[in-house]
Amino acid sequence: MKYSITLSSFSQIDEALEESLRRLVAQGYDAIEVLGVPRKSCIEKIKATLDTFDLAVSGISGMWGTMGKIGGSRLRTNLISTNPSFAKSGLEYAKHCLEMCRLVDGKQVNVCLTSDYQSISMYQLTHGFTLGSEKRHILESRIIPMLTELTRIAKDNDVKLLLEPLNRYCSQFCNTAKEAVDIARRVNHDSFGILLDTYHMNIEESSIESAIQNSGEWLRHTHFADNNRKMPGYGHIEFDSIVKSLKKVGHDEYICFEPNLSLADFKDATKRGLDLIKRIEYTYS
Ligand code: LER
Ligand code: MN
Repeated sequence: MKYSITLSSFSQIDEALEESLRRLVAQGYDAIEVLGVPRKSCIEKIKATLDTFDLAVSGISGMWGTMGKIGGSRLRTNLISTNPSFAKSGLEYAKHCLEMCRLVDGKQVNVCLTSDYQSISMYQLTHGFTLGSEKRHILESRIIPMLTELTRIAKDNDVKLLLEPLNRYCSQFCNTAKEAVDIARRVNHDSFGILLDTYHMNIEESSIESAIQNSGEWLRHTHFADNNRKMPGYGHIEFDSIVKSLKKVGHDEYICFEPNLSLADFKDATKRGLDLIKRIEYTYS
């Protein structure tokens, strides 16, 4: 396995990119996952810095579910927005991420099916509400055609498009590995696959291990974080059997950490979490 970490994890950390990268290399990381910031010039600057370090780019993680200003640019990234012009902005953003991924020699871009339903209350979300038939209708009429179009653009850019299920508070359209695999079978293209995130699976899956095993050939990438979205080992998720399941399905791509880091201990946390997973992986090698 190769190890990566999302740059989005450092968004609350006031540190020069060079300093972070230097430490990550020293800690044993193989790659980083670039954040899909809207400005090409920012991505080019990140690329120039990256070129001075012995670090690969595992891919781009998108700023899905954003509705606001980022770096002076208005960003709307809800692909399944109830507002057609917002949904169109989300589609343009997805295309931007695919082009930027090629620019930074990344392998894949995640895509998340977020929306902006104002009518669904927190009470409903915490009490099993789903969109029912509307969900099926939107899947057929919007999601499959849109992902098929984006997959064609991914192929043109020689990168993969990976659907990432999110927990129920983040998406009403794809919450489990099974739903993502069903969609992947419909898109049915080599440049399309799924990304499983342990933080979201901890909330939505009956068994994280079965979700991994049942995803088989569609599983192309992983995001690792503990139940409290800190680095593995800082919460109660049992990563031993998760790594074992990944080994069993022959997953030898990246494990990409996507933690929320805190100022108090971010330097130790990225090291301790990585060493924990490397130790576990070693026992199953
Ligand atoms: C969001 O929670 C997440 O897991 C990210 O990977 C989405 O880009
Ligand atoms: Mn994730």
